[in-house]
Parts: sequence; C-alpha cells; structure tokens
Amino acid sequence: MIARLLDKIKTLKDSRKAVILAHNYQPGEIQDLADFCGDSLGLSIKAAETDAEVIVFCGVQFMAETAAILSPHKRVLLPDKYAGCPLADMITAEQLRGLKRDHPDALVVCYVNSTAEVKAESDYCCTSSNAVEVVNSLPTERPILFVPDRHLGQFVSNETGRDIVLWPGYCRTHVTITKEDMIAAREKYPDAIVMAHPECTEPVKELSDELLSTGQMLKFAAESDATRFIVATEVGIIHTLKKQRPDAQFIAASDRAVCPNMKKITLDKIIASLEDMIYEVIVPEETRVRARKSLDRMVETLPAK
Ligand code: CIZ
Repeated sequence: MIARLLDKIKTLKDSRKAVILAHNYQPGEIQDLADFCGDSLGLSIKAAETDAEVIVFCGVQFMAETAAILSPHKRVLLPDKYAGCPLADMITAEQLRGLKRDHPDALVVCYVNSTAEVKAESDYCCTSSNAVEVVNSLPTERPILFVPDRHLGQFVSNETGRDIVLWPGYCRTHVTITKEDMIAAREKYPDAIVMAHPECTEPVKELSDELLSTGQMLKFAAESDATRFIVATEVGIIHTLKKQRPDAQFIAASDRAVCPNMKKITLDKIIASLEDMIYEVIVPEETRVRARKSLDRMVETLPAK
C-alpha cells in the first residue's frame, strides 16, 4: 500500500519537475521520501538552488512562505492548507508596526517562524541557530525588538547580554515540555546528554546540557561519543537522529511535544498536492521584496562559510 503511494509520488514529482522538502519535525515516512530534510531556512535555500519548477513544502505555512520569498520563479505548494504555525500568528504586521512606533530607535529582529508580512516589517530575520550571532552584530546603542518567540528572545538576551524587548509569543508544542518532565528524564537516565531547543521555557533550558536548533542537534549527536540523549523539542526529529546514529538511544523529554500542524501532512495529501497543484502559497511581490531584505541582512551578518 505505502509502496504504491510512494511510486505515485515519484511519478508525479518527476512529471511536475518538483522537489519535495520535509522539515525535521515531519512524520518519519515523509522525511524518508523527501529530497531534502532539514530546518526551514536551510530547506528553502536548498530548494532555491535546484532547477525544480515546483517546491512541495512538507512543513507549515511560514516555511512555504520562506521558500516562496527565496524562489519567486518557482511554484510553492503546502499539501495541507491548514498547516499553520500558531507561534508565527502570535504577532501581526499591524501589531509590529505599533511596537515600532513605541520604540522608534529600535532595530527589529524576527525569528524565521514569522509570517512574510512580519518579516517585511523587520530589519533582520534570524533562525534559532544564528539568532545570537545576528544580535551580536547589531550596534550596541540601538535597542532591539525581538519577535515573536519570547523564549528564544530570552535565550538570545542571556547569551549576548543585550537588553531586548520581547514579544510575548511562544510555541505551543515546546512549552508543553515541563521542568518536571526534565527532572524525571534526568533521574531515569542520569548518563544521558540533554539537548533542548531554545523555544523551550527557561526552567527547561536550565535543566539542559546543550541549547541547540534542530540542525545543531543533528550535528551535535552525529559528532558526539555519547550513546544516550534526552531530546527536548518536537518528537519528529528523533526519526532522523536514530537514522544517523543507530547505535545511540534518543529519548523524548516529553511524548506530548507533538506539533499537530506538522503532522497534518500525509502521503495522500502530497499526491493531491502534486496532482491538483494545491495549495499554492503566494507572497505578494511588494511583501516578498521587503521580507527578502530581512533575510539578506541576516546572511550578511554571518561569517562567510
Ligand atoms: O527554523 C526551523 O526550522 C525551526 C522551526 C526550528 C529549528 O531549530 O530548526
């Protein structure tokens, strides 16, 4: 049954000249069929570099928008139109304009988990892996507004020593991981290395050994000699962690850390997406150009690789 669906996806993908991207939080079977797996920005950059005509983004709305911002000449499809990101929707462009009016001298840094309109209103975009570097590169005399995730913003403030105005957004999935979950997991597996995502709450992060983005978690585990890890982020990443380190054990800090939006993507929906070219994500050109600037400024602050 699954083999038949996979064959169909392959045929459709070839006929549409499509590339399939899967975020690290996608269900395992989706990650396995994708051309590329990774974090939202890394995937959008990879897709832009291909000569595909269509990008099927197995992830959530803001990720497909980011791909559309970077690939204006490709058609970007999100297989489930309701796969949104409550965190990204916690600030609107109108609210951000209000915040900017209250802090006219400030620079705005937005987390990549934000809508295209919010990116367009921001000076710099950042990911969880480069937020500290981006903020460190900004002039110390300028106040900083960080949107929309207050837990990532707090982490950046702690790491950089900068006083940052935080927007009170949060990821519903990451905040389900509690301090009690961490204490229980550490007690049960005292030898494990605890990796937590900066979107987790402060008490959870205090009980962790490493604070890492999804890409950094994969790299860290791949290079580590340790054989047991507690993972405090969305559980989908454990699929790839296990694939790349079959000798190691990966334990979810909480089995409740499941993003319902990420799990909306299914094999059937990918087929429908490619058959009917649904659901196309279009970012209006004026917004796209301004949002692209905040992504370009982010890249300019980072050391050349
Ligand atoms: O930027 C991403 O893809 C997200 C949501 C998290 C991460 O740490 O990679």
